[in-house]
Amino acid sequence: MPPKGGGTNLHSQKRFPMNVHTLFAVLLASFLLAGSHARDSPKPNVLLIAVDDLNDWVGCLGGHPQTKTPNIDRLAARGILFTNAHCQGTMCNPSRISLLWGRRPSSTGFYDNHYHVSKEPEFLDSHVSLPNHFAAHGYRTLTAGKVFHGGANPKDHSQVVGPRLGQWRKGLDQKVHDKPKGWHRTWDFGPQDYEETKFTDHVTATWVAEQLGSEHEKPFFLSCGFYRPHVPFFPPRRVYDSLKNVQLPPVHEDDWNDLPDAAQKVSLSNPKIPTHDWMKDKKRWQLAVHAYLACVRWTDEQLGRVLDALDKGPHAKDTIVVLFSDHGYHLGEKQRWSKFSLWERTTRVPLIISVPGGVKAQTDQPVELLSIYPTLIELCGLPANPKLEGVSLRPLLDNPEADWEHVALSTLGQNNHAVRDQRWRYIRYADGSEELYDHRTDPNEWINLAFGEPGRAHAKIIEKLGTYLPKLNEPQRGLTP
Ligand SMILES: [Ca+2]
Ligand SMILES: [Ca+2]
Repeated sequence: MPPKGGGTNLHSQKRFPMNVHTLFAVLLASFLLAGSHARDSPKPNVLLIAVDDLNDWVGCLGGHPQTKTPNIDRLAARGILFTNAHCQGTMCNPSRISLLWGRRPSSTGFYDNHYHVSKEPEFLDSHVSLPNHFAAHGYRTLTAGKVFHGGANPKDHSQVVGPRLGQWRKGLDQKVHDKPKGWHRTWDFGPQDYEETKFTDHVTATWVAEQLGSEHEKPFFLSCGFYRPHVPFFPPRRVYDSLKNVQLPPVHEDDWNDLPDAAQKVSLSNPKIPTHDWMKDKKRWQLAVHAYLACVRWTDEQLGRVLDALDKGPHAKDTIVVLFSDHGYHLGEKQRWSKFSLWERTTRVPLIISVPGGVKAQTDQPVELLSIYPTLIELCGLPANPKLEGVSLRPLLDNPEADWEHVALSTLGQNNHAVRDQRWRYIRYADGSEELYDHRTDPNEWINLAFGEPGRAHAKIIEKLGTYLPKLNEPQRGLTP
């Protein structure tokens, strides 16, 4: 590398004096070269794809034998598939706040779904969201569907706003099942019979595909939020009918015997979600799994339309694609439903990052959605944001075998945390009670090794994993004083 300030020519002046004209010509050539380099290497575009409530029932993650996701799989084959990726907040709003502002729930106090950032103007003034960071550094920002959780307006922080979530609210969807009083209004599942082009995610994909097929004056940051497989699990009938005899996930009948009371309170007592007993007693378990799997297939089809548009359009070779889900999902595993837990089924998410010309591989190093923000700004050469708490995944994108000293942290309410490394999951609740699972021998997390006699045998690993937990937690926002 020549040193700054004219390089070897200036250094060689003493031995080979350069006249003023030659010096001018060299400087002009350097300037032109620098200019042509800038033109040849414009900043890459970014396509950020969020999927709502998608667990690891994805072909390339092997989570369910009947799942069918050829388009997620083809995206995974183009980049790095993170097979041990985890959300930080264990439901929509805190997960997305964490990802989109690059901060942990324990650092911001946003722990639940019903309290939005729009109620905290001070937070919004003092933090820069991911799209805003790109907009501030020369990007055109566009969005459609559900990227931010409701209430994060204005305009979801993007300059161009496409179709918004809500098609299913316009009277097209038909109720399929009655549900007990008190359950969340969205809880229902089953096929729907209206025209497929009117489904929310079809509308979103159509608009996003149009943007990918168009020229843009600046590099773009385009975010696309698919709403399914979020409840209601309402896929088109064609897709629903493409599945038969669905298999149920494995359940251990005595699973709860070794859980601390706090686990029961935090993860098993949410009055708004179905109980596993109701699902079994009313013979709805298989129907709900069927509808969820169909929603995954349907969403994958919409992703396929987006990827096809990217491949056929003018931006195929200079667009970074990131796909993530905001958290996982239980469909009976550990005898419970929905998100809102600190177990693997809730925290584990699909995460794929595809960089044009980049390495194609997978890694089981533990990583966090919190890393998406710092990774993207590093890949695009944007200035760092000192508020970010996540680490860039660039080392793993360059070399999936690279040393990786980090763990993944997930949080559910104040002071309840889970830590995941390559082998273990350690959970500590606010009252100090614990769970420990060994994923080498117990991928379903049935045997709590922190319970009783085994707890003493695993004291060392428990102590080590405990050192990763956040020391100070911000007060929960949105609580009535
Ligand atoms: Ca969600
Ligand atoms: Ca158990």
